[in-house]
Amino acid sequence: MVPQPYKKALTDDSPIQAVLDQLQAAAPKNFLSAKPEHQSFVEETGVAFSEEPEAIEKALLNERERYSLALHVAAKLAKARDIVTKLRQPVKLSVVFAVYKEHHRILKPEHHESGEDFLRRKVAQLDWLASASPLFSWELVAVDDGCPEGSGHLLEQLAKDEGFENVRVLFLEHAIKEKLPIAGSLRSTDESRKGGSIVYGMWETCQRVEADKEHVVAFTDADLSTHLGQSGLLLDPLLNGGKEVALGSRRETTSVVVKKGTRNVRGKLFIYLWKRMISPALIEITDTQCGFKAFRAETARAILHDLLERGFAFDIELLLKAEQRSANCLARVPIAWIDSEAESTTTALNPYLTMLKSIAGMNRKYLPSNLEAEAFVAFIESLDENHWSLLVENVPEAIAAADPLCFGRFDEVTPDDLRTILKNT
Ligand SMILES: Nc1nc2c(ncn2[C@@H]2O[C@H](COP(=O)(O)OP(=O)(O)O)[C@@H](O)[C@H]2O)c(=O)[nH]1
Ligand SMILES: [Mg+2]
Repeated sequence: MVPQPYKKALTDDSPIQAVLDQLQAAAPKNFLSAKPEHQSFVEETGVAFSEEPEAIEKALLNERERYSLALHVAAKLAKARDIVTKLRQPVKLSVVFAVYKEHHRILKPEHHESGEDFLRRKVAQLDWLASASPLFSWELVAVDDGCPEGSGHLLEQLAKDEGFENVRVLFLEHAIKEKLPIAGSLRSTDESRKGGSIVYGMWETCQRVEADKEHVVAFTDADLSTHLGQSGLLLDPLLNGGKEVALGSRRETTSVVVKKGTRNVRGKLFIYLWKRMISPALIEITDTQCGFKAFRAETARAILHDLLERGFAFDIELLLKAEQRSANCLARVPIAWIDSEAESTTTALNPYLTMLKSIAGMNRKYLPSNLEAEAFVAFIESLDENHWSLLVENVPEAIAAADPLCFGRFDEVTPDDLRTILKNT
């Protein structure tokens, strides 16, 4: 609960910092997305902050360390809410997410140690955002691409039990059986990973566009890493900034991120390498893998065909296609992201080399010939998983110490340097 006096102080003339200090005392100390009482706190504070969201975010970021994570998350929510409050036309947001082995995270925390109760929580998050404007409507679309634990059916049952009318579940198997165009050359759900689910969900959603509304199609992850109230932040550049795709980003100066260090260095190596294969395409983009993006439905419909990728590199293919269709159409949006480490499939699968190999294929399909990029493509194609592990354990200092925001242009580590590391370890 945000105590009343703080709410009132925010609307009085008290200096923002004094109010923030008071709120700091009331904020949860170890903020956890999966705790319902913490979610209530950030949502209520988000409403209180939405009186003057910009000034509050600035005050918080000026002294980042002084304020708890919950207040930083609340500031993002406040900005997002303000955008929805100011909508001038009806907007429908469809949020697609993939469910693969989500049978634990779907449970309540009291029923399983990895439980996040993510479906009820996502519904509550979107309801919270929708309470800001009658012009805003939403739906959640979960996609199961053959989960061996039956995640899709679990979700369907829960949505039914709870009476969630704007939650749908799709099964990729149906798209393959019916030979829907989005299934492309897929013969079985075994050939699909996250991308297969997301692109099917987005495509299916685009078939249902309602003419009297602006329609935006977003995707997120099943877990609670991103509070979906932040969808308002993604809508802003699409509705008010002339952009077509909004990318939640964890690598901007005003992003708020809780992520373990090892994933960070591996992430830097990954970014450095994909950049080398496709630069100058996507030159302004650093965080392609953030599972929180939104597309104008029109744009999504135009690019969701003839796709190469059904794995974890699908974001890059969609962004490449969107950018090739319309230059400068991508907007980076700093968001709050709190990693859900438990049950992470990308940690278990370690799909980074597979993704880099897919991106090598994208270089061939979408980009003009370029010798520097081709040297990296050849290097990536020569690697096996052992090589990749060695590289991850020995990331060159020039990459590990750098800020990936400069990887668009920084290219000092060559394929030969990387080969030398492999030879010497
Ligand atoms: N369809 C499908 N979805 C997957 C697969 N692996 C992960 N996902 C989904 O991708 C999203 C992100 O996965 P997560 O385990 O949170 O990975 P992390 O955030 O990178 O650690 C979640 O919605 C998962 O259900 C897969 O093999 N197939
Ligand atoms: Mg996750």
